Order: sequence, then structure tokens, then C-alpha cells
Amino acid sequence: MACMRSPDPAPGERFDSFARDHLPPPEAQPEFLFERPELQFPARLNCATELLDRWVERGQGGRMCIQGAAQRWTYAELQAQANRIARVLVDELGLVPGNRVLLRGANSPMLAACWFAVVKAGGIAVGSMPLLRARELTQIVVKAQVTHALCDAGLAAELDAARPDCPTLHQVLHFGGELEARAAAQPARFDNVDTAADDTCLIAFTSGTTGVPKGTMHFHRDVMAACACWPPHVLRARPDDVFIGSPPLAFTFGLGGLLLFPLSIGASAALVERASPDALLPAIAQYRASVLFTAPTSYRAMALQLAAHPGQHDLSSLRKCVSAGEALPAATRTLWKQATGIEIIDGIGSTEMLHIFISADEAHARPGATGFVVPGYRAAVLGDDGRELPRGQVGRLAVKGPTGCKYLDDARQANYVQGGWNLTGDAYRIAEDGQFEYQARTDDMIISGGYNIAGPEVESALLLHPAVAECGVVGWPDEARGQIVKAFVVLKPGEAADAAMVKTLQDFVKATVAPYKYPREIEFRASLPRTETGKLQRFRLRAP
Ligand code: 3UK
Repeated sequence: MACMRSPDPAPGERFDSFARDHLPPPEAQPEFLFERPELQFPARLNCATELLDRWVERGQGGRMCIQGAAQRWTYAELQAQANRIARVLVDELGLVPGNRVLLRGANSPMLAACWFAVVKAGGIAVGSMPLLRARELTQIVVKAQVTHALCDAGLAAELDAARPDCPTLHQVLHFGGELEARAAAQPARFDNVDTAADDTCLIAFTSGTTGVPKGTMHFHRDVMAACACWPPHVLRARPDDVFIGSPPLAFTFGLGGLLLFPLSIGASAALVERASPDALLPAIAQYRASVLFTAPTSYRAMALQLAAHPGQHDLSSLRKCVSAGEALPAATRTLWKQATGIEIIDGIGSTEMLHIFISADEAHARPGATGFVVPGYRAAVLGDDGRELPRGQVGRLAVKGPTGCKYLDDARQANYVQGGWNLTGDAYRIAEDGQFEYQARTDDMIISGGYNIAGPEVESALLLHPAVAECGVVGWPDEARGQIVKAFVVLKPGEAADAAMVKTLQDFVKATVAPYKYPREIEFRASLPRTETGKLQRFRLRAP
């Protein structure tokens, strides 16, 4: 059977059952769907074997796999490096299957090798965003009871500062430091631990805006399910594609798009350490990249640069562009298409679901819509009573499929999972054509004078104005109306931030969407607060 819980390891076999012991109880987990033939997973499964070793076994070890600033590795080379690091973890650092290993570094081939080393050894990879500070690292280490860390030497300071508060963390090695030498002294062979399909191999922390971060647990079979759903049905990349992008591997958008998905089809990835829009454009040319993953704000910044300096970057290798993390404004889709000729593939995913579950390919892309349910998943829009709403009505997005929310020891499981559905916290509507149309985060809906207004719709309207570089729209407390619509606007260079511009933008919005949605207040800013993953932090724009 595909999803039976595996028996415990034989007596005497060493196994750290922390993850298994802290899964939500079965009744608190979402319903899982495994109907499709490609989702029939065996009881024993190690996703590293499937994604990496399999290619070498089939005689494809010479294919290009991962490149970065310092390395260019074939599948066989990545496998050898991952095997050596796995040996270090097991033979030198005493790693036992089920132990949690913190991975800390910018995207690079070494970070990818460390990820595979942990998973090969039956460990659990715990990613951490490069910019996290000691306090945030401590929260993660304590929550996941992390025992080992592999950390980029250049990012060692914050982890060192965290260590006094991290009693479980007893082994730390640095890459770009002693790890490479230790690994080089080990043999390049390693027999992957024979894990169960429902053993946890990944704990991904939410890039949550408030509160303690939530750890989402993912099994080996979840990784394979993510590779089997959206990539072949919507992305449809080829073995000769070169993947590139900005999301960190600690963010599941990046882990899937820049590591799991290319390897699942024998393609390759270029891992760029600092992938700002300025850096990404030349990197695409340098690596002749063909599949790009980044966030809407990055597409917009790159499109504006391309429009300002036409012909400066050779993007002729680029074939497919994927946007996720935030709603893709219609204006950004248009700008990117004008600059490159490419229709963006939008997709909504979440850390809880591991990757994208609603999306549209180039042929079905429609401005203002995210897309259709990805094969393998089911989605609905629910009313406050938990029942499905008819098409056209705005309600709470609910989804289920082969992956789903399993928070590590967290009462908030009951918020995300209700009645078997995963509730993402997004307000959506299903259009007549069956496409899902994003409105807002449910807690970001603005209620002004009795009207429900979705901030992102007002943002999309403002972004159509040629003077606007970036913007964020929130509800602002107001005596008379409860809330008013307030816009924070970053103007393009050379535009005047004055009262006349306020009036111009207000009139523009009134002429673009229903007039009652126009921003009654506009504040000009030099920049907007964003997460490391490109998401606008609306809570930091709201009135304190
Ligand atoms: C929002 C979107 C509209 C939405 C993610 C792809 O973003 C990812 O995971 P997070 O846990 O955030 C999830 C929330 O982000 N969102 C994401 N994509 C879209 N809203 N249109 C979109 N295309 O509020 C969702 O609930 O950080 C995205 C793959 C893996 C991921 N982890």
C-alpha cells in the first residue's frame, strides 16, 4: 500500500524518532489523495536515491547537474560529494537517522551537496534563510531539536552567537572551511539509508510574518509527489534545461525549483549566491539559463531594467519563467512579456503544501488569475460555514492532494487544517472558466465603509501607472469608515512625490477599478519592507 505507516526499525537499529513522535495526530492531519498512478509510492523510499543516485545508476552520471560560482558538477560529482559529506556526518559526527541537521548558506553547489548528504544519511534537512539572526536561528534549532549544523563559513557568526542557547546542537561544521577537507578524506561511496516513504526528510520553517516560525514536516514521498505533480503537468521542462532563480533553497519554492525539479528530470541548475534582479540578468546570460524561478517584484524590477537599457543582457536562452510567492500583478506580466516575449507561469504554493498546487502554463495564463488546480490536487473555495461556495463568490481557498500540512508540534495545525482541507489563508474566487482568482490574504482584506476591498487589486491598478515602481496597499484605521484604503508608493527615479502626483494616482485608480477602491491616502516611500523571499510585509506598513 502506498501510504501505510512503516514499521519501526528493528531492535538495536539506531533511530531518532523525534520527527515521528511530533507529527500531528492522524485526525489533525489533512486528507491525502494518491489516486494518480504516478503517486503510488513504495513503502521504502529515499528521495535522494530517486533524484540523484538513480541517474548515475542508469549511466547518466556524466550529465551536467549543478553549477555555481566555484563549482561545476556532473550528477556523478554531486553524488560523490554528497556521499563524502554523508560519511562525515555518520562516521565522524555520529549522525543517526532521524537527527535534524541545520543547513545554513546562500544557494551554492556545496549547500545542495549538504542537502543530499543529510537525506542520504536518513537525516532531516532543516533549511535556514541566510539573513536569519541568532535569535531566529535559536527558535528553529530549539523547535526542531537540531543536533548538527552544516554552515557556510561566511555565515558562521550568527550561528556561533546562537549556540549558547542551543543545547541540542552539538556538532557544527563549516563549508568553505573544514568540511571540504574532511569530506575529501572520505571515500566517495555511501549506501543511502533505507528510509520509509513516510519518514520525514525535511522540516521547512515558514517565512511567517508574525509569531514563532512554524516547522512544516515533509516526508520522502512528499518530495517525490511535488516532483510528480506540477513540474510534468504545468512546467514541462526538458532534460537539457538549465534552471536558475532567486529563492533560497531554505524556501521550498527555491528547493523545488532550483534543486528537486531539475534533478527529477536529469536537467541542471545554476545556483547564484546573491540573486538580486541586477545579478540575475547577467547570470541568465552567463549560464545560458532556460527556466527561471523568481518572485513578482523581481520580475518587475528586471523588466524595468530591460526596458531602460534594451539589448544590454542576452536572454536568448530563456524559455520558461515561473512566478510564485505573491500574486502576480497584470502589469508585471505585461512588462515581462514586452521585455522578453515570455508569458510568465504563475503558481500558488505554500511551505505547508511543499510546492505549487494551482497554476497555469503559458498557453492558459490569464492576467488576474493564478490558474487551474494542478493534477493530483483538489481545490475549492469555502464559505465561513466551511461549505463550498458557488463559482464567482469570494471565500477561503481550500486544497488537498498528495502533500499537506504537518506542523511540527504546533497548535496552529488546527488553523491550517480543517475538515480534511488545507486552508492557506487566502481569499479566492473561481471564475467562470474554472481559473482561480486571487483576492488577498484573508486577514488583509480591507473593509471600508461597508465595502470589502482587496489590497492587491488596488496595487495592481497602481502598478499600471508609468510613474509607479512599487507599491503596497493596506487598510488604515479611520473614524468614519472603519478603515480606508492607504497606498505606499515607490516612484520611479525622476518622478515628483508631491500633491499633484497623489491626485494623479488617485484619479488613475478610479478610472481603472471601481472608484470606491481608490486610495484615500497615499504615502511616498523610498522602498518597501520585504521578506528575503520577495514578499511584501504588509504588517509593517499598517498603523502600529
Ligand atoms: C502567497 C501567492 C498569490 C499565498 C511558495 C510556491 O510562497 C510560498 O510559500 P509561503 O509559505 O507562502 C504561501 C502564501 O504565499 N502566494 C504564494 N504564491 C502565490 N499568492 N499568487 C501566487 N502565485 O498567500 C500563499 O498562501 O512562503 C510558493 C512554491 C512553494 C512555496 N513555499
